[in-house]
Amino acid sequence: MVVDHHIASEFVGPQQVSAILPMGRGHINDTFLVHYHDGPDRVLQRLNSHVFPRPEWVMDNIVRVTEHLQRKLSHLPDADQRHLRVIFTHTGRSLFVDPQGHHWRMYHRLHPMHSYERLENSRQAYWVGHSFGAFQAQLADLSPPRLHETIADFHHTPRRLHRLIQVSQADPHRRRGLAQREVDFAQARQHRVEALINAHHRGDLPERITHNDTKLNNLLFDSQGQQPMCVVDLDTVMPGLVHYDFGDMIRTGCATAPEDEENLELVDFDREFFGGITRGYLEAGREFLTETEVQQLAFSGILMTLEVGIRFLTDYLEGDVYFKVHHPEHNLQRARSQFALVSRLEAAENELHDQVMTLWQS
Ligand code: GN1
Ligand code: MG
Repeated sequence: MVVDHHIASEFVGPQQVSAILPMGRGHINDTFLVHYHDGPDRVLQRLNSHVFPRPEWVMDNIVRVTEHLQRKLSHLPDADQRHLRVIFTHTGRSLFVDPQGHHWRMYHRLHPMHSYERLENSRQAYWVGHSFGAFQAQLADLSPPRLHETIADFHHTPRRLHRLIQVSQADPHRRRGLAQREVDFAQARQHRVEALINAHHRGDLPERITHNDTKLNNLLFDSQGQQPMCVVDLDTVMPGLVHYDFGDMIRTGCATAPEDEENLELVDFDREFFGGITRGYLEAGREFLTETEVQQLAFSGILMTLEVGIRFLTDYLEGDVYFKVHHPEHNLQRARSQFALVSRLEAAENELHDQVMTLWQS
């Protein structure tokens, strides 16, 4: 996709654009690096308005959250490398809408940093848990009003499953044949998908501000890959349960194979990394977490992996309208890999739960 240089010029700052190049690996938005003749590089993104029907809500949240983080982190060295910084348009807006109706935003570019697709050791795992735990802690005192829900029911797993069943019955692209086994796998877990939502409705699990997309590569480490620096991808920061973040860290931080691994025998999780993430997370969250929340952490790894598998599978059946895919069966392959990981985590559930509780009590 070729981006018109005029779009970058809508934002305050250097105006002599020399090139706009694609960057990033996200499944949702389109990200570009803007080079200027007369200033430092910046990051330009086109929001996916199919995924985010209210882009202005996304940016309202992000502006409030990043300004809050700025206040919280200003005492640290390299403070401006530890949170995203929004650049506004000449008219003072956080979004520019082009004549085609596409929504664009701009960030300062961070120094070169390292992100992992797979962790290498449990020290890194510790920092992943600690960083997303600290992120939740830093946002715990964000002043009202409540953040917008940028995607309704984003982690409402029962509704995600319900939708999968509906789509598989309608089978609009005649793809169910290949996916029946996976649909059955998800449906067989109907009794488990409501656990967290029900506990929340009973008043046992509090609403908090959560990141909601704590994929491993949404945490940037310094250029040597040692020290955690910055949590990115704030589009889904909104009210949620802590489990949404912890569970997705387990899904992506402990996995021994990529999210779309084709060879299911390679799909497993690393127990040491599980321990590292948990230790880091509990350390950062100790002041605000309740025991009832901690009791559900091990389960959340299963639930969030199941949920994203359900989402990939639904998207496969719907004809790949949500996630970017690289080949026609990509979403099915992703769902299979996620469900294989669910099975592995389920088989170890009691052991993982004991590990969490031991770390919590120590
Ligand atoms: C998407 O944008 P990205 O790639 O960080 C998705 C997450 C999924 C993830 C699966 C807004 O995240 O929910 O867990 O893909 N983001 C949205 O890889 O749907
Ligand atoms: Mg994202």
